[in-house]
Amino acid sequence: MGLCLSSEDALPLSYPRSKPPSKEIRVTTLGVDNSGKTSLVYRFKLGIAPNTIPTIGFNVEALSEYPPELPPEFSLEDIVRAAKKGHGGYLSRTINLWDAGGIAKIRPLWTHYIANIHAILYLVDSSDRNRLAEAKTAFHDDLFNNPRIPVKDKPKVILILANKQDVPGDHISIEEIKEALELEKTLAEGSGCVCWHVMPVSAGDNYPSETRYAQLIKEFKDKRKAEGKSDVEISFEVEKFATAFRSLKSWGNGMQEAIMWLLDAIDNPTAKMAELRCAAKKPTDVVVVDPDASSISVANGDGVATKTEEGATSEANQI
Ligand SMILES: Nc1nc2c(ncn2[C@@H]2O[C@H](COP(=O)(O)OP(=O)(O)O)[C@@H](O)[C@H]2O)c(=O)[nH]1
Ligand SMILES: [Mg+2]
Repeated sequence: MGLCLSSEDALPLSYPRSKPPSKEIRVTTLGVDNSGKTSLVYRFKLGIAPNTIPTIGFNVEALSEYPPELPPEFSLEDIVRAAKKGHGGYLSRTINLWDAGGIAKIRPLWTHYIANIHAILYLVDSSDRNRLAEAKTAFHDDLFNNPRIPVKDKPKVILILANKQDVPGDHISIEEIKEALELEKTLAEGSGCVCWHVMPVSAGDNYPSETRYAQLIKEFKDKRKAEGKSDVEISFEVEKFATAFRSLKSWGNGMQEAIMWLLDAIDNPTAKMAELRCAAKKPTDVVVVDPDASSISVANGDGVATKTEEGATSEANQI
């Protein structure tokens, strides 16, 4: 393996990579109970998925940095590198992340948690098919079709997170979530939502990373033994890896990607949605984003019509 830590590798070695963010945004995690909202907040804040109990009131945390992440197939070198980095860089803004309880009885309180927010993270437990219908009901009745929330107060940006991807077995796919929650229809123009997306994450699990780490350490020890190193020398080296590994805040579970997407979407929801629609359309389709980001025009590949953000339809040759 040839990896050797010098005295320069002493830990902890965190250092800031740029200035901390000054702008603040407000985001709320919603979803039925047990979908992983509290785990996500604390995983992101503390780097651990704590033991949770159903949230009755709410939690709120200010997040200003990305947690460091390891690639799924990480090496011991990756662990040292990620630990030296300290964190995955500052966010462009501080996110005040609210976590509201999702038990049916207290879902009517969601109306209070979405006042003046920039975005919603809506969690779905993708390992629990039995509660998919309830996830839909909560999304519709307590949020998007809730008559107590006027359209102007509906969140403009929604990121639906298909959580618990690490749980083995038959996952509910992203497409199934889109269909079950009727996202295309519910979040269409006029709903108040400008930009939405579904992404897979595992907010609350360490298990695969721990297993990989244990395997790498075993290989490392065997190799050093074969090279004639003493047990004391080997345990000294292994302790350095253990310190680095413990200091890491988060594993590769999709959360960095999700937060990056969220920040981009909040900055310019119309452009972000156009980007998504563009990716989903035929290569011949043309998406034009108004520079002031107030409208999107899509000329379909058959050259028939265009659609604007306001819902107006016009001839393709007008763009
Ligand atoms: N395996 C796994 N378990 C998770 C994940 N996220 C949350 N959990 C577990 O799901 C349960 C409910 O999580 P919690 O955060 O309290 O959900 P909440 O009710 O939506 O806040 C807890 O036992 C968590 O440990 C995940 O990504 N993977
Ligand atoms: Mg909770």
